[in-house]
Amino acid sequence: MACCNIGKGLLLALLCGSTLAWGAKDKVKGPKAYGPVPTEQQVKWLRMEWYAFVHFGLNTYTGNEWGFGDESPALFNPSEFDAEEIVKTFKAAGMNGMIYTAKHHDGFCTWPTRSTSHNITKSPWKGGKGDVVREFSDACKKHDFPFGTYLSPWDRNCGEFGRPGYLKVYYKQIEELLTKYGPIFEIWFDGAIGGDGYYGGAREKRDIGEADKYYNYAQVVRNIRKLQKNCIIWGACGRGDVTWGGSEKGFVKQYPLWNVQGNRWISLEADTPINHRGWFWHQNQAGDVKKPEHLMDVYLSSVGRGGNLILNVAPNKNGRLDPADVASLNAFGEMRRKLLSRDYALRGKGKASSTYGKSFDAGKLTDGDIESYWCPKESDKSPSVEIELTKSCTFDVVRLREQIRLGQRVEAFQVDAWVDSDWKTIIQPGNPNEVEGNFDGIRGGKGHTIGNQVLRWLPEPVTTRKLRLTITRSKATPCISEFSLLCMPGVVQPESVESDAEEEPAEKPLRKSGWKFRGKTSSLAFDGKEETMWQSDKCPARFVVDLKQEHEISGFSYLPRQDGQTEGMTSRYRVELSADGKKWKKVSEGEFGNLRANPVEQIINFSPVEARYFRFTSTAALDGEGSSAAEIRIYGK
Ligand code: FUL
Repeated sequence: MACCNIGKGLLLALLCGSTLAWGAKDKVKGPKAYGPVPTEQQVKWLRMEWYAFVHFGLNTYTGNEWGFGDESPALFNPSEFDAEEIVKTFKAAGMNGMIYTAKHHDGFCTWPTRSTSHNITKSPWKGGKGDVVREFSDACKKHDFPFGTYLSPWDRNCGEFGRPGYLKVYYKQIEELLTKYGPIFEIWFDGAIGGDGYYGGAREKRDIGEADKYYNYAQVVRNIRKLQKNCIIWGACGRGDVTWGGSEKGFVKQYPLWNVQGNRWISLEADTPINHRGWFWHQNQAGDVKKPEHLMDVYLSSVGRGGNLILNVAPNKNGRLDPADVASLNAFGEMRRKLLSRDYALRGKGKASSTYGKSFDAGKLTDGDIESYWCPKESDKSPSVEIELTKSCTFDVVRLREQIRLGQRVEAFQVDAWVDSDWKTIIQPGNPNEVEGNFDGIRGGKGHTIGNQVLRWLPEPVTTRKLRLTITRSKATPCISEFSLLCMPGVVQPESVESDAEEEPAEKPLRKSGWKFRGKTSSLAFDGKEETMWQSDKCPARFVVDLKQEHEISGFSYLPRQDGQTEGMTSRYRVELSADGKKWKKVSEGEFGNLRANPVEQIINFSPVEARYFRFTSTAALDGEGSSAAEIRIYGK
């Protein structure tokens, strides 16, 4: 244990309260903090590692990812919602909290707010007396599980949105959520900030200009600190404590990762839905859940790069979690538990090239105490530690942690293992120009930054009794709190589950046979290849498919272009059907939401219609003049 003759509370107070750390035994001062340091809440938050996101509201019932704002509250009626059951599921999987979408962009408030009448009191659920925020927050309290909330700044229902009048509504909502439901560990202000919407019937496009100015986030942040000083603020135009990881795929956009923005400590949170279909539950989604081994990749490229992970698991129309989602969540949870269950470096003996003083000796790396740390002498320009394990062991994951209370310092590190009477480099030091993005470097990646923690999965297992850690580049004297050796478990297969009996029966995509396509390149939207697409140089633009025989058509799916570009992504559509190719019946019209951040397949269902011809019109598209679709599937019998 670090500084065993002083209490941990005192040590903590010393470490976080001042810029100096003291070793109690030999009274040697630790190094001064370097650069921005995290607040106590940010430290606590980073140690949560991962928690659940819960998207649940009117979109659950309409199948939209972004509601327009004119949806009827009458749709919200989850017959089997049991907040406690959901919280227990998350906790059992090893998650460390949950964040619920109290209001999404459609403006529907799932608590009885006084700020707008577009709220849950207008829903039939519990006779208009329901309060989802209350039920989740109570269940969390009961199970000692941190509760957080998401409040969309963009409100497509409110007639005053974009004008000063909306701010009163929005501020009231923040105040209610932060004063009526007990401690909120994190409040999320989404970055989607405006566009078209219902806006009290105006049905127009609204532009709020500079979001930071419009919402006055400087003041919002001050108010939140007054209401709940321990609440982590996500977003708020960079004024919060945490920012977006940069993708909705679950990885933080790049490693090396620095928790620094200007002169402030800002941590990164990677977000992703457990299901490939999007943030809200969608009918027939069961087959599209991410596999546990993919979730491990997500974990390694978020938490393992020094950020946190928020993983969305969305309740269905009944208010229950989808059994297939839960099965995958549990299987990944089990893999994570196994990974972290044993640290083979624990109680290893460390011999350092130098130490700042006894209280910062190399033994601190392997004492299992996240607060104590090894620190070399400032004059030591290539500090290293040899660690002798209690016995020879086999591992394939190395975890390192910095004492972040003193700031983030390490730029690159190297790890060698003593194998066959020689040092063998098992983690090469990174070069700041070699940036890992996406899911790169999950296996065999280099040693760049450390921060709260870095997890490096080796290309193959290593068996040894002796290792050497070298800090090859650091902005200031490194302060390393942990060196751990872990073992990646085999894939845990999800339990096979019955799909939820209440779900409507799955329709299948129609099989293409002899179909004729009218419209240049439109056949490319039906060729089963994500990399090719229907493209038109204008918008609106449309094409027709002749299915050669009548079918009972009940829906379609749209996959936006997958090449990383957004130009011409169809964002609003109209679908019409016809028996003869002359007389058309409009069966669906609407929006494909959230394409920029999460360009996944979206499925649209409608009441079945007998038809032979399918007409798709792109009525609005993102960026540029054109229209496109990578893949379209037609559902029916
Ligand atoms: C995005 C939103 O637009 C999505 O709908 C979702 O809520 C995601 C977590 O954040 O910005």
